[in-house]
Amino acid sequence: MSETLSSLPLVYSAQVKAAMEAGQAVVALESTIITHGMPYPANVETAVAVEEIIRSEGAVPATIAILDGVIHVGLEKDQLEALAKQRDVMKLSRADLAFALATGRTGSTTVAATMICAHRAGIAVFATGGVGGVHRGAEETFDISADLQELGQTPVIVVSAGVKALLDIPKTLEVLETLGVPVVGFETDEFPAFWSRQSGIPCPLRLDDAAKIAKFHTMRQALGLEGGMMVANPVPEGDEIPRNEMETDILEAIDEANRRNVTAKDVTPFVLSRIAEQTSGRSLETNIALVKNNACLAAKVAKAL
Ligand code: PSU
Ligand code: MN
Repeated sequence: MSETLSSLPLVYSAQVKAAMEAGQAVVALESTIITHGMPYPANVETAVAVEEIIRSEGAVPATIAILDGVIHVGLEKDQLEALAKQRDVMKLSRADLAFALATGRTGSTTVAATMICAHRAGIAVFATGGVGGVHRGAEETFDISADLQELGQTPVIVVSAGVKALLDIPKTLEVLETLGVPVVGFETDEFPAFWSRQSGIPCPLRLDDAAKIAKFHTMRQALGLEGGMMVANPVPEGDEIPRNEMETDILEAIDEANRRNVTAKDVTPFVLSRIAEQTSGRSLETNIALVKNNACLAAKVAKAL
């Protein structure tokens, strides 16, 4: 790192650095899912398992987080463990990523912030659970995740299980269309709903193999188009919770969030943990399964690129 005031504090782990230099496939992973998406110790166990899946597919995982004001691209096991246990970690998005860098804070990266960091680091493929989107009731609250805007401007392929089903899925898809973000169902004509394979809403585009996803991305680059794409990969059948079963828990959790005046960045973590409680951990098991499934596909896409 150089010491000029404006230089970007970004470091690679030894493993990611070696992979980048060797031209190996690298898959970025976010860290908000660790700090705000899952409880300890499931969070760190999942993070480690997801990295292993990417390695077993022949790619290299790069979990991204901000530690004491420095962007880390690739975390060592002890860093992952410490982040998973730490409290008061900032949940960073486009608006406050640079704030954490400027003030030496520790923060986890959401989909938006992970895309920014991955792109700066030269990584084009990223696996997560579910992208943020338009919340139910957004016509009142204006709560629309910055993840959507980021997809519209930063050229990273985001492999997800769609968007979290606690959101307003039709409105989210409308915003993505407006922003020019391709939404590609993987082996499905129906947009998946995170814990469930079905949403009742058709997926705008469909591809059935990783190489075609990679080619689609390079064609967008060749056209000079900005922005990334969302690959919507349904949770494996054996792990899904059917939509009608989920909906009751979702409505109850959102209701509870409203009653307690949960707002802004706290909404998604609150609702996710509330649903995990209500389902006695079943929703968490499904969340873990879908992240692993996305990591596997992301590794294949990264290799094809
Ligand atoms: N996927 C998960 N769990 C999560 C997230 C994604 O399985 O917790 C995180 C991502 O970091 C995403 C964020 O960017 O939830 C969305 O937050 P918000 O709705 O506040 O934009
Ligand atoms: Mn929000």
